[in-house]
Amino acid sequence: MYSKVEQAFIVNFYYNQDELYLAEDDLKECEMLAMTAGVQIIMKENIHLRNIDSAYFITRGKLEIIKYKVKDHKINVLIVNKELKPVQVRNLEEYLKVKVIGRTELILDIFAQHARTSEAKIQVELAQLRYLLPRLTGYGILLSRLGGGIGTRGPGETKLEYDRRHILRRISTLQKKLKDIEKHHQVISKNRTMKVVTLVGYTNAGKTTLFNALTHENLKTGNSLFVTLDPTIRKVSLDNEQNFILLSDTVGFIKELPHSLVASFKATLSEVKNSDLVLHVIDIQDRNIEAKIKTVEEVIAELGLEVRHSVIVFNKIDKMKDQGKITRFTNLYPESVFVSAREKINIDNLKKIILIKAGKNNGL
Ligand SMILES: Nc1nc2c(ncn2[C@@H]2O[C@H](COP(=O)(O)OP(=O)(O)OP(=O)(O)O)[C@@H](O)[C@H]2O)c(=O)[nH]1
Ligand SMILES: [Mg+2]
Repeated sequence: MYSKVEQAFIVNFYYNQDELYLAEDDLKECEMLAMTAGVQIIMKENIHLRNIDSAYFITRGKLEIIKYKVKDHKINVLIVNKELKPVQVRNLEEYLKVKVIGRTELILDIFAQHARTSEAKIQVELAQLRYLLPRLTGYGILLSRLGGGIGTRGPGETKLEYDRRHILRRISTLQKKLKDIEKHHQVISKNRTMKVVTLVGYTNAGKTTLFNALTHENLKTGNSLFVTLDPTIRKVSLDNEQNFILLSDTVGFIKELPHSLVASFKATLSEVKNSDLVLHVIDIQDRNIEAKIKTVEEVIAELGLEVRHSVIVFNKIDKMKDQGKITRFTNLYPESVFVSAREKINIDNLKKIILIKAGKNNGL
């Protein structure tokens, strides 16, 4: 029904003129998500909506314009950077005659493509199926979904099943597997005497790069979203003495992280549930840092991670031309540290702060 390469039109919406600059960031983020998912972006647009149409989400006049553009530019997938109701997806697909993908489905698709370990695969498949189940009757151009591409991919090379009974059976099998994994992680964390330091933060903030700088590891990093899915834990000495800590890298967070994913990821994150110190990594170049901090704090709460102590780590200061921003953030967040994980600036100072905040350790 459509060619192999998915040619996408990305749309984001804003409701008030003064929200436009935030909407621009949201559109950029969605573009990054779409690129990570592997589609070809043909067009992107921020559209002003006065109200939301309950049947189509997009109001008639705007929809008409989108329809022309879809036709003119041979678009075969419309990516909507909002959470759509199943009925809205069906109506949009019927009207536009192309596949329509909402933000949640896009994120789930990336997770499905990036899942490598068996644990991650279980978590992601479970999240996808939980998302899919209430929507089974919602899809319009079902045929296009059976054809492949975003919204049909499961972890690995598998394709999502759309049969209700099969899905229910599979969910229960996966839930059981996840319970076992969780138990296993809990046993490990109970028998641990070392302090646990966990890196958290918005996706692409530089957590893994910082993890590598602190541990001399070489974990995969990259300028795309959700490069890391599985938590990695390493024993490291930060002062060249016998004071070992356990440092953990984790999955990145994002605004409106699908709830089904959050629920799934609780299992592997249970190992870092009781961290002695959380390092909240932030890309200092981001325009809307306060909103991102809030997002990360919300996801931490949703995951039930206990935060005993936390330190904000502003990363990528090598890119920072505006010294004023650093001064401003030092005043706003007095307990913060400024580093460049890639250029290894101020890493030794961060190590000292980690040791003080986590509390020096005794034992292995
Ligand atoms: N200029 C600059 N770039 C950096 C720095 N730290 C990380 N980066 C870049 O930022 C991008 C994201 O880095 P990662 O370490 O993969 O980020 P992450 O937070 O682990 O991201 P996810 O695992 O995808 O959530 C990569 O292209 C890094 O090279 C830094 O200090 N300065
Ligand atoms: Mg990472």
